[in-house]
Amino acid sequence: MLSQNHNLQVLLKTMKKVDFFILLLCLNAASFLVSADPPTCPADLGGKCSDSDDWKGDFFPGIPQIKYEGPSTKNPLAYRWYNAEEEILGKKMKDWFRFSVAFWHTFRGTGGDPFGAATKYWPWEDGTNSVSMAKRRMRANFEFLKKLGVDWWCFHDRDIAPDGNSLEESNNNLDEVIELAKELQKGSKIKPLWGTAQLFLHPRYMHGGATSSEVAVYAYAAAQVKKAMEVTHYLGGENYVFWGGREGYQTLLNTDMGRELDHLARFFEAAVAYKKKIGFNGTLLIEPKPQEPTKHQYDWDAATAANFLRKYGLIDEFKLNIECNHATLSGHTCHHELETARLNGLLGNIDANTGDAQTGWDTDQFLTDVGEATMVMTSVIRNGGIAPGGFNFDAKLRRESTDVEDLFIAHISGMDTMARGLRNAVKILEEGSLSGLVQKRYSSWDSELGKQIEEGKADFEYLEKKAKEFGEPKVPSAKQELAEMIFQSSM
Ligand code: XUL
Ligand code: CO
Repeated sequence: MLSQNHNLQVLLKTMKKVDFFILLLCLNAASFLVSADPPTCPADLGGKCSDSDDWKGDFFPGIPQIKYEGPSTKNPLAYRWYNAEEEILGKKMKDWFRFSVAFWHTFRGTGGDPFGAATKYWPWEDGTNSVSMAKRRMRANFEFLKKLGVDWWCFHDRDIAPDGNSLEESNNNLDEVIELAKELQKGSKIKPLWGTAQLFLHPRYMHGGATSSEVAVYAYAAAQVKKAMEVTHYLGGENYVFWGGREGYQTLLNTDMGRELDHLARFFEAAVAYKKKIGFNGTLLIEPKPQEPTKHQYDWDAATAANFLRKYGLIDEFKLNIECNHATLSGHTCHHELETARLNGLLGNIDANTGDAQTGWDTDQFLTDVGEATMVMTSVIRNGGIAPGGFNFDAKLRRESTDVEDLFIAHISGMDTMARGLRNAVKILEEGSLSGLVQKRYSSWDSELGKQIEEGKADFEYLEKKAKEFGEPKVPSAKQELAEMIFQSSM
């Protein structure tokens, strides 16, 4: 058994290979991991285990199958509110949510930040970024999903398999890991909710992928998306995501914004054509985010992304993946972003997480605010559900949470919060006084004039005549505090 000190040496040795730039990026997209304590297959023990993805016994030996025990349980490894098979508004809870685990956070998150090294030492990690390590990690992923009772997971190409020295080598690495995932999903319902290509970690993408100033980078990005789409399809994935990555700019002084946006549109057109060519019926999703890593990301928010899609004639080919932390970064609530997407017929998926009220960046925390979850679920109910999308936990443990069981607790807590949100949203809906308040507020529009305006039959001259007839309008209270009282009473 190796000492903690030895582990630190392994960590420091590994770190030397990674420059500071990449270390910074590890905040969101961890690309290397450190050895576990105690590591069963340590990287520097003569490579004994490096050719094998074997793992003796369970990855999570002390963790039971997570079950619903109801709100009174004191067991942190049980669901209090999420009861998968329970029917709510004619749909099973599991079908309302279609929960998904984000591979990059749960299995590649190190706890590293710009000021400190990794803090997480998962037992199955051996300190290498080898294909065999990637395969062992994939086995851990499937055991994790099964114990949690979750059928979906999401991935970037480069977090499930190591980057190679060429596109061909990277593709071969990916194929090996994908073959194993295909094998592991046999006999289960598990499949990817969505896949995506990581077009932001490698230095080649420093100016972006589809919006790079370099045409060769555009081609490389296209090749990577092509492959990521193929493997997502091969595993039966139901969606494919385009998060902007570095598609944006730092300053307009050196940027041809019009040309970059045109290139992005051409890239999406090519993705649509390829999707059709290979018979992939999954939904293509754009995930808006206003900034980080670039100062200005092109897919700023839902409205910006919708306008882009409309301008380039792509509106019928895409939907949006709304991430709550991205919503707040853009100055909106998650609920606003969900409603904007929904009203444009674009609500496709939710990256369920939250930010921090005092922190101005993407902290990717598990959402535990029941009020927020209730707002989110109100939109999902109005949308009639979210399938073929789902709720992907694009969320990570805090740096200081370092036990394997914390991975379970975080997901359980996130799922329970959303489940409470669903239950509350249904209560509000069925109780009816909030919708009654809204209906009453707009009741003047149920008049003859309201009907004429809504049908486009009232011109300015007619409206001027009506205004004279009405005289000074009486304007009633908006009853905001009453609305808030009704809302919080449902919690
Ligand atoms: C980045 C982010 C990504 C996407 C997938 O902020 O949310 O992890 O969800 O690339
Ligand atoms: Co996301």
